[in-house]
Amino acid sequence: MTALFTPFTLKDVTLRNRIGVPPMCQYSARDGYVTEWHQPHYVGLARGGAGLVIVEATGVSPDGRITPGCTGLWEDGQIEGMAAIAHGIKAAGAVPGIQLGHAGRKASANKPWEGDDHIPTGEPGGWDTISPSAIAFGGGLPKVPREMTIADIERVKADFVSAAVRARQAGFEWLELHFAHGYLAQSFFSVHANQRTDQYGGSAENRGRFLIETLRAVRKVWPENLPLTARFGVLEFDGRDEETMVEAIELVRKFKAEGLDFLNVSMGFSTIDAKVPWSNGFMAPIAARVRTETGLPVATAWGMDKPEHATVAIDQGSMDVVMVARGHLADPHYPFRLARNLGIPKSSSVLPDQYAYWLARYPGPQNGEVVD
Ligand code: 8CM
Repeated sequence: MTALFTPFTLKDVTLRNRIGVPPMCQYSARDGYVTEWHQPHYVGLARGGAGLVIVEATGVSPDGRITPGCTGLWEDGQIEGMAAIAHGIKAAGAVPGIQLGHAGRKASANKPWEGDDHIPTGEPGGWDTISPSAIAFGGGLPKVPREMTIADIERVKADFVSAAVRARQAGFEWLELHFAHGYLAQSFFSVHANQRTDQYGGSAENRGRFLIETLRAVRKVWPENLPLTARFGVLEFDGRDEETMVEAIELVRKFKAEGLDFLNVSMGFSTIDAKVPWSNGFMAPIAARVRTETGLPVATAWGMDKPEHATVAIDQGSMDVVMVARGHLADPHYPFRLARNLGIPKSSSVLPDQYAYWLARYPGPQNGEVVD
């Protein structure tokens, strides 16, 4: 029997199973405030049976949002809407998590379905971006960011701390720092984005300094008994992956020493020329290596929704939690359906009785036929 549907305990938090919903932007906020879209969306996912639901990349400052439609926690007024989400997720039996981030040079973009490209500064939703060095990402994100001063670095770290305090006030129990995907923190670590000559650039130790200092500052305000986690890109698929992974794993060991409890393993997305070998479960061996070499519990996403990937990843000890993103949007009851297909006894226990009763009697579409 697979251990996918067994509980996972980290600090004082227990996930009812090892399936998590990783952060996925909804592009539906107004001025960083959640709208009528968010609470039903996240609570619906939690009702579907996942053990952990992580709310989307939430900006620690207005200029840190990926798009003008992204959520924020830079002011106290934003706490109330987030609290309703955290409360609803928890009431549905999942652990409420949130990702906090600063998008750096990739900020101020249009929604993906409206181009995914930079909005010119001066137009609504367009603002100047910041990054460790004045190097544009390129392609549809051509804005040249302003190189951050030491005062900028101190301000962004303080913004992470304030947002973490607000996340806790809102009731979140699992905090994920966004250190991945070419956003600000990943840009400090990446040689593609960071060409600084001060203590924040150059050696791997220097390129990791912003991430370490941010983590250390947040750890001081995030409760010791609750998981503090990060999503971090440990390679770029840029042809120098072994070198990057050795540096990244060394940095993750330092994260652990600073009090990080768990890593959501991902990739860097720092260069437009990356050759990502997309296929189901392709990040699983990379996550497993990080787990073995650092001793930290890990998860990864990216095509983990196939039963053979999800169960094997847990049962072979590649990872501790499987993150299923798009599979959850396609079917918010993904954990239930998977449990039932795998013949897990009492699989209805991953769903509220109101849904389990009906879904147990519904075979699902057969051979593409729509059942109404
Ligand atoms: C949104 C867009 C693109 C990404 C993202 C998100 C949200 C969370 C995350 O990554 O971790 O790469």
